Order: sequence, then C-alpha cells, then structure tokens
Amino acid sequence: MSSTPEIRPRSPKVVVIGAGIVGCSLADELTARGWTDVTVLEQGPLPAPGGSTSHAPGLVFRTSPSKTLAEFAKYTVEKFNALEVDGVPCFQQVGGLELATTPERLADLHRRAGYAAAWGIRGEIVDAARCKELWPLLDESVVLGGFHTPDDGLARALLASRAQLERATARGARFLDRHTVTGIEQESGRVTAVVTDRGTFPADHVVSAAGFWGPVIGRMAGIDVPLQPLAHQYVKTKPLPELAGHAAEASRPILRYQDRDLYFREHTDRIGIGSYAHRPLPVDPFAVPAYDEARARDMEMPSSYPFTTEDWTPSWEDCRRLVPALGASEVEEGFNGVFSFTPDGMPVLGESRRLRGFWLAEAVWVTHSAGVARAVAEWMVDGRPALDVHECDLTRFEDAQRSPSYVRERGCQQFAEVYDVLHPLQPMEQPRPLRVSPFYARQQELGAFFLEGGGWERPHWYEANAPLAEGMSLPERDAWSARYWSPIAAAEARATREKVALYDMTPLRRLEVTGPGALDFLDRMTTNNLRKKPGAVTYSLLLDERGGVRSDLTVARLAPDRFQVGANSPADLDWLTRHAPADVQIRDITSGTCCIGVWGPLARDLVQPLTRDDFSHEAFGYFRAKETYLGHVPVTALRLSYVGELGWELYTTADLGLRLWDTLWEAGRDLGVIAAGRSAFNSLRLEKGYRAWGTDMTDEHDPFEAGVGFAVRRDKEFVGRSALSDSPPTRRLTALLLDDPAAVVLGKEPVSVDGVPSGYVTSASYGYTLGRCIAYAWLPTLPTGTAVQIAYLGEKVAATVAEEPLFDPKMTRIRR
Ligand code: FAD
Ligand code: THG
Repeated sequence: MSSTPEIRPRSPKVVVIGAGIVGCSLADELTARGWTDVTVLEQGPLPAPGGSTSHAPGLVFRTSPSKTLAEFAKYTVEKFNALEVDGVPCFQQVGGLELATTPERLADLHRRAGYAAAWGIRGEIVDAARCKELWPLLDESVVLGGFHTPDDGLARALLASRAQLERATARGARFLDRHTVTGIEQESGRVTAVVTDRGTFPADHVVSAAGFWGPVIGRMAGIDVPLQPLAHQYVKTKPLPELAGHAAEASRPILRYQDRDLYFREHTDRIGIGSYAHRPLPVDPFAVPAYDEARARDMEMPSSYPFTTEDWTPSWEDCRRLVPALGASEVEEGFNGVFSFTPDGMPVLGESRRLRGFWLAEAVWVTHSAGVARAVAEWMVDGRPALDVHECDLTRFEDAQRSPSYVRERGCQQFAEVYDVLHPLQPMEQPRPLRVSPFYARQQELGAFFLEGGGWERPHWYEANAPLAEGMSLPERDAWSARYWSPIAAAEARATREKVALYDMTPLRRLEVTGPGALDFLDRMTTNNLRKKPGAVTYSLLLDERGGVRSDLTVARLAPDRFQVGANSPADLDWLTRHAPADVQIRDITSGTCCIGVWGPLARDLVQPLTRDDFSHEAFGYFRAKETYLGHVPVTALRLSYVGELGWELYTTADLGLRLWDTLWEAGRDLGVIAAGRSAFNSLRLEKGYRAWGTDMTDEHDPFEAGVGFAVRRDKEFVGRSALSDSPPTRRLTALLLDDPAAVVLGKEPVSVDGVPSGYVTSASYGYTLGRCIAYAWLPTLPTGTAVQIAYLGEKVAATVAEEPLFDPKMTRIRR
C-alpha cells in the first residue's frame, strides 16, 4: 500500500509586489497566520531596494485624530520594540515632543493630547522649561509649550524590514530581488499571475505594496490607485560640537516644529531635519528612473531626487531660530525624498472591486506599516481586519475622486497641510465645487454656507435665515467651536421643530436592487424582516460574519422585485455586489437622482395640496413608500425622517430636481417654509438618537452595543447572525448631556469616569431643543445619571449619562 500523503488545506499562493517596509511586514504577518506560500517580488536589490523605506528617517509619532491610524501606529511600536537584528533593536523609544510657538498651536496640542488619551497613548502637555530639559539645544524663549509622548520614537525602517523578511523567510516565504513586475494577468475578473522581466509567477492573491509606484502597478491591473507621489526635503547637518561624544544614535525625543513645518531627530552628533515647508514637488510615478545600482553609493535611489537648495533656504533660518547651535553649523547632505500622498491623507487598503484577488497596501508611513500589514493579512486570511479600517478602504473614493487631476491637486494640498491646525469640519479648498445637487443655484441664492463631503457641496446653513436667529439667546462659543458654526443653525432647527423645512438629502447614497432574487438576497444580507408587501420601508443592518455593523440601511420595497436602499459609504455597494447572486442587479443611482427631506409639523400641509394621493397618516403611514406625482414631478416618497419630525424624503431624477425644489418652495411659502442645512440636521438627529454609521458605530461594534439591536430579528437567517452574543453588552454607545448649558464638545474627546480614562466621544452637537450639548460616547455600560468628565481643550467638562431617546420618546411628532 502506498503511503497516504498528509492532507493539508493548500495555503493560497500570494505574490507581494515590493519589499519596502510594507511588503516585508505583510510577508511576516501572512506567514504568521499560516499563509506560507508567499513570494515577494522586488525590482531593486535587497536589503535596501531603493523605495521610500530605504532612507526614511523613521520618526514615529502615533497621535492622530484617526483612531484607526493611532491603532496602526501603536501596533508598529509594539512590534518593532520586540524586533532586533544582530542585537541591534529596530526601535529606539526616545519619545516624541511636539512644540507650540503660537497660542493656536498650543490649543491644538491640547486637542492632540485629547486624541492621544482617547486612543490610549501616554502623553502630557509640558511647559517650555520642560521642553528645554527634554531637548537642551532648544531656545526655550521661542517655545510656549509642548506635547510629550514618551513611548513614541524612531523606527530603524530598513532593519525592521530585514527582521521581518528573515522571519517570513524562515516560515517559507521567498523574497526575489531584481525582479521588475511588468504585468498582471487576469481571467474572468480574477487575478491569476504576476509577470516580471524574469518570468511569470502564478498567484491566487496579489498585493501591491509598491509604495509610490502604486499607480504604475494599478495600471497593469486596470485599476486606478489614487495616490500622488511628492518629494519632501530631508537634510543632515555637520557634526555639532554640542553633541560631541554622544554614543547613541539618538537619545532625545523626536521633535516636531509644526508652526514651521519642520521635524528634527538626532543622528549621533548630527541633526536630521525634514521639511514640509517648501512648495509641493509632485513626481510622476510613471517617469521614475529605474534603480541604477552603479550609482547607488551616492544615495541616488529611485525615491531620492536631487536636493533643491532654494526650497530649503527659508527653513534653515527657522531651524536656527529654534536651535541656536545650528547657527554655527551647516547642511552637509540633503535630498528630496519621494513618498505617497492620497486625496484625504489616509492609506489605500483592500481588495479591488474590479479585480478579485488584487489587493492594495499603499500610501503607508513607516509609522503605520506593521498595523497596516496586520490588518491586510487579517483581511485576506479571515475575511476582515479586527479593527475598523473604513477610512482606509480603497472603495471609499467616489468616481469623481479618482481622476488623475483630482488626485494630484488633493495630494499637493495634503502635502501643504501636513502640519496645519485643521478644524474637524474644515473643508478642502480645491477642487470645488465638484458635485452639486440640482438645487445648487437656489441654495446659492439663499446664501448657503457650503462644506464639502464625498465631493458634494453641502449647505450647512443659509444666510437667508439670519433674521430667524435674531433675538434667540444662545450661549457664547469659544473661538474653536464657533468655527464652521452659526447661530442660524439654531434657528433652522427651531423652524424644523415648529414649522417645516427643506433639507437637501441628495448626497445620501441610494442603491437600486432589482431582480427575481432581490428579496431573498436582501433578506439574507440584512438583519431585519424585509418580507413585507411593496410599499414597506424597513430600517435594517448589514453585519459582517463576525456580527460587526457594516452599515445601517433603509430598505424600501417599491415593487415585488424592486428595492430602493438608503445606504452609507461606497463600501456598501461593494459589499452587496460581492455577495449578489446572478439574478440580482445592484445599481448606485445617487448621482442620477436627488432627494429633498420635507420635515416639520407642517410637512403634510405643504405636500398634500400637490398630489391626488392621500398623504394622511391613515393612508400613508410611518415607514411607508409611495410612487406618486407632486405637481409635475414624479417622485418616490418615503415617510421617514432622520431629524425626528413628520415628513417625507422625496426622490426624483436629477433633471427634475430644480422643478421639485421650486414646487415645494412655492407650496410652502404661506407656511413659512425654509431651507435648512446640515448643522441643524446633525443637531436634530442627535436629539433623536439616530446613529451615524462610520462615526458612532463601525464594524468594531455589534448592534446591541451600538443601540440598534431593535433592528435585529433573531428568528431569521442573515449574515453575521451566528456571531451575535446573547449576553448583555459590557460597553455601549452612550448618550451624554453636558451639565453646563453653555459647554460644548465637538467629537473624539476622551471621557473619564471617576477620573479613570474610559472611552471617547463619537458625535456631538448642541441640542437646540434640549438647550444642552449632546455627546455620544463609547463607554463601559453605565447607569443613567452617572457623572462623567469630557476633556475639551485641556479642561474637564462635566456630563451625565442620559436616558435615550433624549427627545420625543413616544414618537408623537413623527407618527401622526
Ligand atoms: P517603499 O519603501 O517605496 O517600497 C515599495 C517597493 O516596491 C520599492 O522597494 C520598489 O522598488 C518596489 N517596486 C515598485 N515597483 C515595482 C515593480 N514594478 N516591480 C517590483 N518592485 C517594485 N514615514 C514615517 O513614518 N516617518 C518618517 O519620519 C518618515 N520620513 C520620511 C522622510 C522621507 C525623506 C521620505 C522619502 C519618506 C518618509 N516617510 C516617513 C514615509 C515612509 O518612508 C514611506 O511611507 C514608507 O517607507 C513606504 O513604505 P512602502 O513599503 O509602502 O514603500
Ligand atoms: N434616509 C434613508 N436611508 C438612510 C438614511 C436616511 N440610510 C442610511 C442612514 N440614513 C440610516 N440611518 C437611519 C437611522 C435611523 C432611521 C433611519 C435611518 C430611523 N429610525 C427610526 C427609529 O429608530 O426610531 C425607525 C426605526 C424603525 O421603525 O425600525 O428613522 O436618513 N432613506
């Protein structure tokens, strides 16, 4: 009898393109999870193949407004701290110090200290004397204060690459340098192989970890990779006598001088300085010269461009002012190093929706590299990352956000803004306007103040409503929370509660799901019961296999085989499309259609005269849909309201949008109708307790913790059902009311209970009807009435756990 071969599930064949820090880290994380058939193809010579990693100075500051980026960075530090090569550690935990030289910056450091506390990063605001103690070469008279994070530090990026490469190799991975990828082969929408100048490598999965060459690899695969390479200056000074005798490569904290767009680190007795102060220097990734090994000795790597002295000169003055010892020194070497910028500054991760098995792990800093690699490996092996990564998901870009000109313009802007003090509501300046609803002209006539989201121009309030705000008494705001805010929002909120208002809901994502299998499909994909007659609208959740909330939807059954789904991010379309059987069609109809929310106690008086259909509560109930005409305009009317008032979402095609607006405006004239913006909208939805997916809840949370368990029907089958727990949640999205009616917070602030850091704020807004600021926060389960403290600009703000919903618990305003 022949021997029985050992039966093992075959490990999928993975080809990783690029052996920078990301490719090496990914090979390590994949092989650690048992995916050992990993080939890493690298065009340059190992161990320093010539990409951005090859000369990154390796500063790791972990604090970020983004929880996801902070988590990535925390893992990178944890991992690199435990790695060494020949006794040399891959991380030097010298700490980080961000300096303030202006009051605005000092306030921003307090906010950053808030993010750090919210995401579990140790740090404290320190005075100028302490800054000097930490960094003796500083002129402390320039400094107002600093933010010190003792666990930040310096990554030895090439060494960490090598350590991970060696570990992955020991588990079976192979790294092939001097292999230039020239093509990606595919069949029926799936990747099959990677072609190089030295042969073809079959693959079940391909990951492009090609750094700023991402767009080049993307083109081979037929997909857009929205990143722009830009050069950034880095110099080393001559040895400083003040540092003579220093043995360690670095012992002082890495330093940021954001007011002048500079950062500093030690190189034994020299100082290394990086600058974002110069003009953006975009690089065409398709025109980057190939690695010339003969010239490599002179640092002429593909990612290293000649130093442009004129871009550096003004910064040198700034350096000398901050560090007077530099006055006697000079720059010994400098270069313009290239790395990636994306339209929103976040990495680009995930599997392409056009080409299955083709993954991106690009626009990643050394700082986030290990965290990103872990997330992508989990995504490939387990089907999803353990952390919420929706801000990095490559599907987040709308079509209009992938054009080369958009990516270039935004990338340059991101470069310029790297260290700017940015308000959470601050919109991008260019390119605008990009997407506008059909009501744009009317909105402009009404003096709309627009902010941008997803490329859309979105009115936040209308100056035309200023007279309504006269005489309203509102608490004074501090300068920061008064930005991108107007008392007019309070007047618009009141008009919605008392009369009727028109809200532009066009940016709300709409999917049309049709076909004989549509009902079964949506029923299997979502948590609520959809088996209702046409005309029903259902609030339902998309869960992933682990029971995390991927999205919350409204599903309107317009005909037996035709549904209109109100969704959130582009990832919803991707998720549904991935799972859809052949007899179901899914179309994103957002751009071709538009929507007006008509909400307020007079909404019925406004709409009823325009139609022969009966819009009474009896004939057109709450969460019902009707296709009808309003005047000349065919509309789909959904009776629901994210602001918690009587009314309808009215949809029509884009061509008829302006006519719809004018029809409603005319019909509402005698009722005192107004147009209202998102500032009021956000306040009203928080009073009603409606969650915003992506901010209040993500796939890190299950529906019961998030407070949307009412939409889960355990008596049916759906994706994620078996993962849901029966035990009561130990943490919850908790409604807080600030005790002082004059206090406000904005979101992402840390929350303490009895002085112990316990969670963070998600959304916040002043509740104009309640006369208090509302903050939702992730906290351990706490009884109503518990006192908590929110840190805002370094102050402790008192708040109390409140009973939900905060407004109209009996739903008397909506159901009538
Ligand atoms: P890379 O290191 O560029 O690796 C991509 C690899 O893909 C390259 O080796 C390339 O040769 C290979 N490749 C490309 N095309 C092909 C092909 N067709 N076939 C085969 N192989 C291919 N980050 C920080 O966190 N902190 C810092 O302080 C910091 N400072 C920086 C300073 C400078 C001057 C520069 C330039 C960057 C800095 N960065 C910093 C950014 C950081 O270096 C990069 O974001 C990071 O190294 C990117 O790693 P990666 O693996 O994605 O890309
Ligand atoms: N309108 C439409 N679709 C949407 C939204 C919307 N999809 C995405 C997002 N917004 C979904 N979020 C909500 C949140 C709450 C409600 C509607 C959409 C809502 N909830 C009621 C409640 O909780 O009391 C009713 C729930 C129920 O009866 O099951 O109205 O704004 N089209």
